[in-house]
Amino acid sequence: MNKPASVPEQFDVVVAGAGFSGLYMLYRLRQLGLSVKVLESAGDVGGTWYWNRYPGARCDIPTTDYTYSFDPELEKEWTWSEKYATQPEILEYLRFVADRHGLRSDIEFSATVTSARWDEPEKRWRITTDGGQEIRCRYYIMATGCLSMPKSPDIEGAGRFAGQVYFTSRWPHEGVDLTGQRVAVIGTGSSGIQSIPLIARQARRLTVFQRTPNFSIPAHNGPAPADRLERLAEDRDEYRDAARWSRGGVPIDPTDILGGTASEAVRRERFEAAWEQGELFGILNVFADQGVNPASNDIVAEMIREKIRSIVTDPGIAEALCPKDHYFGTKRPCLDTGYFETYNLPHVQLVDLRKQPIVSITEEGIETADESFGFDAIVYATGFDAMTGALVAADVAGRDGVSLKEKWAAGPSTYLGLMTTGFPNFFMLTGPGSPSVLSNMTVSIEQHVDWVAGCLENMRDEGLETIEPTALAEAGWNQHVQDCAAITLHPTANSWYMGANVPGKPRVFLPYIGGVNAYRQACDEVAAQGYLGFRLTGPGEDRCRDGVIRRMQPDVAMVLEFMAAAGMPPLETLSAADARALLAVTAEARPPGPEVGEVTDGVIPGPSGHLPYRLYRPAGPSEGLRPLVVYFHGGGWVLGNLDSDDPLCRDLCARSGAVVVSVNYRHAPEVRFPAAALDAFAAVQWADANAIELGGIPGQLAVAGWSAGANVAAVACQLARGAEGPHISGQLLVCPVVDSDMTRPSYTENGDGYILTTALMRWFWDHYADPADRGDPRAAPLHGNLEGLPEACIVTADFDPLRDEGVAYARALEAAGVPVRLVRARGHTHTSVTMVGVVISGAPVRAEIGEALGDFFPAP
Ligand code: NA7
Repeated sequence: MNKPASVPEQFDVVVAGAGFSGLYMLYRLRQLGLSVKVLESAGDVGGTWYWNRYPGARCDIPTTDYTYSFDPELEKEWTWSEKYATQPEILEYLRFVADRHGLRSDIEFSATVTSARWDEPEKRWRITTDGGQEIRCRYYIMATGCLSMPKSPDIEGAGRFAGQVYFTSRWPHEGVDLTGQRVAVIGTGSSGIQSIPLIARQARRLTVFQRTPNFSIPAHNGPAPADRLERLAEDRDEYRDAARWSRGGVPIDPTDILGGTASEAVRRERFEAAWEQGELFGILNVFADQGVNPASNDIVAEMIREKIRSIVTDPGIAEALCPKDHYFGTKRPCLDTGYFETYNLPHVQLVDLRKQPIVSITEEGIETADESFGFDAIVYATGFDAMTGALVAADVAGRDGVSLKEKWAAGPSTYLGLMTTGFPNFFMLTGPGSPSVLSNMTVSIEQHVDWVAGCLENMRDEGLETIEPTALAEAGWNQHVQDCAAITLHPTANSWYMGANVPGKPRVFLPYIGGVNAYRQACDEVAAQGYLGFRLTGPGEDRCRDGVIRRMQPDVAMVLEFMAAAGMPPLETLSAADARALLAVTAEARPPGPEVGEVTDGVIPGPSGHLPYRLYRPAGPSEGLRPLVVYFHGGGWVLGNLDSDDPLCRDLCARSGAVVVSVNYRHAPEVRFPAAALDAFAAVQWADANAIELGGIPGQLAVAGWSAGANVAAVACQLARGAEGPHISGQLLVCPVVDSDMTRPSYTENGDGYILTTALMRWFWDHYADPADRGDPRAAPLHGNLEGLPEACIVTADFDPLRDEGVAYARALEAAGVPVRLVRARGHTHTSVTMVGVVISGAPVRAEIGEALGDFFPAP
């Protein structure tokens, strides 16, 4: 019973919500001996599973996995009856858990938090409820779920309908008998797709209003999968641990088969197996690259469309049910039981709202642009204000009275999805920026709860009173969340992951897509590093180890992990010949780079012998002249050749529209300093003299290079200026070597672990130039006269030992009056920007480089 209290109750912790997360949070807090009050709007435990009682409501993660793991005895006592349990069974399970652990005594039901205010002097949260209660607590934890705030009907005339109105998310407890009725269902997400076949069994006429067709595969429900049961029986702990360290929270073997390179037979076999298996993480794992590569995704998507066409007998209806406006998996795919088959029934009609939009709901039914429909009942299966809806609606105000709604007006901002700056001692479970809806929720929930419990235990042990993330840590995490999403196809869809289903909601990718395993690792590291990125205060204490937990681009990190696992020997331990051979082998396995108009090989006369070159002409009319870029490959003056940088040259050519001439200069140790630099200058002179033959516009010539290639390009500019020609319009220097000084901070920070190491750089210098020559401007152009040099675009990478010398060169050029565009490859290494077709996050950087190259020349 809610009773107004004159004296506020005091608790260590208030938890809002008694679903999966609230119940386990309560259990853990009690274990710590903290006093806890759980406030729950509903009349019982269950959260999502209390409210979503529509016919056909089931989980879409196998129940062997959609279950608590914290209590092994519970697992022995409870047996799920099906592969995908129904809502009543899951609700029964949560009731069972609550009773088993006597949790109800700390839960107040039918009590909704109406406001939460941080009281700075008291260092307490003041919580008020709809029953007029006031509660003080040190910590406030929202366990209010990601799909708990139903979207209000955003359809004209929604309030006018005189018949029965139902929401799948608020289905009447007593059930609904739709027998013999004319029923409309609006919405074909999971709720619609699960309920439509069952509603069709009762309704006299069922009309489904579909805005976006959805991908769905058959759940093949039945007994729990034997293989999972066997693994669990064999070693429960191992299985649960595998789930905790898996990508999605369900143990599967991630495939490394790529859609593009797999044979038709393999594609078909993998797809059919996933279709038969009927599991979300199976159909999302047909190909390793289906989440990032449009072509690979299309293969899976088309196979699903084929299935839809084979099930639905009317070709027109089948086509209308085929999703074509988003990549498979970028909206939550559904698991169904007889969904597509339902459209073969004579009393079921599909209305494609893309062809005939709803004009208005009327008293009698629904009016579309083409037709008026009369109904007895309308079912809204229109979804939720996902992930942020329940949080911002809850009137939470932190420091200085700023509300969550105000702070998140342009989109949510969190650290680890768990906390947000300005809201001390306020935690969210499965908040935006956590894996939540992209994962098996129960695994994610247990991880969050354990982390929060560990944090509160630490605070108590250390005598601390408040915890709050720093602005730097939070901004860093938000960036990482977006970086992870940006390399996938997800942001391309109008999904609720993007907030796109709610009119006016900011478009931000809400969940963390880096994986349950990667997320857990990050959370563990934060705690292990003394709560990195948090400010912790207590009596006489104010401590903060500020920092960003993940600064590297996620795909760059993956490449590094892959290379570490491959166990390649450090190049500097090899002879030059062996190092070259090793790189040649690795180059064979990489994607070729984009198509260009034409690629031809040739030789140019060098100062002592011929130098091979490769010319890349952009696609388009072959007769037109283009600006000319003379490119020099990387490889520390020792390694590399025309093949090594071929994908990058193609990319530069395609992006800039210039003719790119890649020149192979002489290498060390066979020929040492200054041969490479002199070759580069000779190549530039030759290209200038032969511009027209090369397809270049005379006088429009730039140089470009990566690493040591950027070194010789920069030197060539200085030599050309000294020799009064040729005229060079611009210099593109990607991660250049411009100095032999290895004492800059970037060498200390990045000298080990990011492919180009200090040891390797020393090996390069030792092969190339005597110590006495390393200060010569032809080896270290930073020491040269920089006045009058061509304008520059300099690219530096965060995790490159050469980063600071690149910045130094940019600053020195600017000081000498040379215009400079400094491009920071955020989260990249010395090599990653050049990994065309491998490191997706490098593409925006290369787009900027391509634009900079184009800007060296007059507009065509
Ligand atoms: P979803 O997946 O958000 O589905 C809602 C559906 O309702 C979807 O097809 C929407 O079309 C449709 N919708 C929403 N608003 C409208 C309007 N105004 N007019 C017509 N159609 C509309 O919610 P669910 O409840 O089905 O599932 C939520 C999650 O629960 C699910 O992903 C699982 O994780 C469990 P749209 O696609 O936006 O064009």
